[in-house]
Amino acid sequence: MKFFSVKVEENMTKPLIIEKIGQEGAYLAGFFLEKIYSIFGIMRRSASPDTLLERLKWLGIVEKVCLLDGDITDLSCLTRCIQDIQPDEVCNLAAQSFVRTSWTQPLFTGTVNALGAHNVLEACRITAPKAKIYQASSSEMFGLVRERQQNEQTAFHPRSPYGVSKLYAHWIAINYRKSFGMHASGGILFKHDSPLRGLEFVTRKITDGVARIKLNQTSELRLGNLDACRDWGHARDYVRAMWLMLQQDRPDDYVIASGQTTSVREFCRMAFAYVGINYQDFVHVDERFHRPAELDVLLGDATKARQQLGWSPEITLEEMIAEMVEADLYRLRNHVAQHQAPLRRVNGH
Ligand code: GDR
Repeated sequence: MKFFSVKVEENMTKPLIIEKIGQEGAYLAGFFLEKIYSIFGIMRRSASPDTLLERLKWLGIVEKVCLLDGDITDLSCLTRCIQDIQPDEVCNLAAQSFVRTSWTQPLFTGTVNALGAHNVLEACRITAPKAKIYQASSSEMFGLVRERQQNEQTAFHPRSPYGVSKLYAHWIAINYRKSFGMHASGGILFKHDSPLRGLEFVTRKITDGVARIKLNQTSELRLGNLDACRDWGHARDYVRAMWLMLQQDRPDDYVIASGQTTSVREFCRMAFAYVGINYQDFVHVDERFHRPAELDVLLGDATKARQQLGWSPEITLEEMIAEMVEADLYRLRNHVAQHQAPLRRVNGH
């Protein structure tokens, strides 16, 4: 087990983030640090740890997070980590999170997303039953939507192995809450992006493509279904909702969404327009990026989060697109790794 130096002071809250250090884990760690937390993270061993740590470096907090080697699929390892740390709060953000890959690696997706989440709950039940747990649930669970706008009461109908695996995790967290009285909350997060998003996801693929085209590094951007509509928010806003759920006296489930839906096509138009280019001259539809089953429209209703958590998003889609395009332009212009680009924020956020 590998520890990075971190001073744990008396009376500090000890959160544990379980993730491969993706977008949300990095922002969440930064958010916790602003609140005088000492943070532990469990991270899978990797051949390229630098890539995984890039996001923490970009936020300037890599030295402040205590990282342990671990794997969510190994219950004995998780139990030992949680026993050693005795965290007050546990955020399970670990996942095979790329929906399209869930058709080609369905059992791996289920093992990590469903059984991995179950392992976290079980390890906490055994060694830290009082810990407050955040389970990262997903709007993908709504799938073939049963209502125009989805809230906590909307029936689930997942359309991908990813959605099905997330639904198992969501329900098992509710089950542990009811069966063992554990403080396990589910954040049903709609899409949330940022400059820290992986390049395989559509938003970052688009902003990276915009920057490359603007800098004459490529002449086209190939995408899949341009008509899919998603409810988009900024990851920085959404990790604040995660934290708020952990501060509640009672555990519960919350939809976190902007309440607006926008097509991939319109996202393209806005991102290209930001640098003064018409997307229609460069974007081509490529069947290779279509999915075996698609979700046409997702639109969340975060009324409960607004009323009970006092949460509402602060960053608009326009602001997020500007921040993402600027970050990709800087990275490509200066030939630097992402974490070497200055952290720019829009509109004071
Ligand atoms: P999603 O993210 O499946 O919503 O899951 P993704 O960005 O992959 O797709 C969003 C929509 O864009 C369409 N699309 C493309 N997608 C990708 N990746 N590449 C393309 O070229 C492309 N062209 C069109 C897709 O078909 C889809 O409709 C994300 C993940 O972060 C999940 O982990 C999370 O749970 C949900 O959001 C909420």
